[in-house]
Amino acid sequence: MRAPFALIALVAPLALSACGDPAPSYIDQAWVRLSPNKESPSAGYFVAHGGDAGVQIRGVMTAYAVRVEMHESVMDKGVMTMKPIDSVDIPAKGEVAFAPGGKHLMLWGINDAAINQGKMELTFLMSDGKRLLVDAVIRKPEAAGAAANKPAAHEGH
Ligand SMILES: [Cu+2]
Repeated sequence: MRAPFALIALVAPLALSACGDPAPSYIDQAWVRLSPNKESPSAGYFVAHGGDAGVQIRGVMTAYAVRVEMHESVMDKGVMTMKPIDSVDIPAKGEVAFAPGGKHLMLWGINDAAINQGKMELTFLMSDGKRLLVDAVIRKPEAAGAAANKPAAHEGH
């Protein structure tokens, strides 16, 4: 019989940013609702969080789709349409959600490798020169329907 192995808990201090560095902007909750047919674009959503300084998203790129655009759904004479947007302001300490029914990404030609692995990396080009890399979960249409069962979720994009 061996002596009980003494477990040494390495309790690393939590990296709470109490230091003097300014809080950075970041993006999370990224996901893509895969279009049910390959000819039409898929929609992407995320939440952008402003740090201590305001910043703009100037563009979104990915190696896993043919094209990505930022769009905004707008009501025009009672009809919901959408238009491309070039940049989005993320206020300091504020939050901007790309969500169903509002701002969204349109992604054309998402490649099969990304679909099979269930996620794709998006690169956000920020006005402060930073590039934020975020993994977006790819949800198949039926799974997206279930996942969109949250408050303020709408059909369509
Ligand atoms: Cu759109």
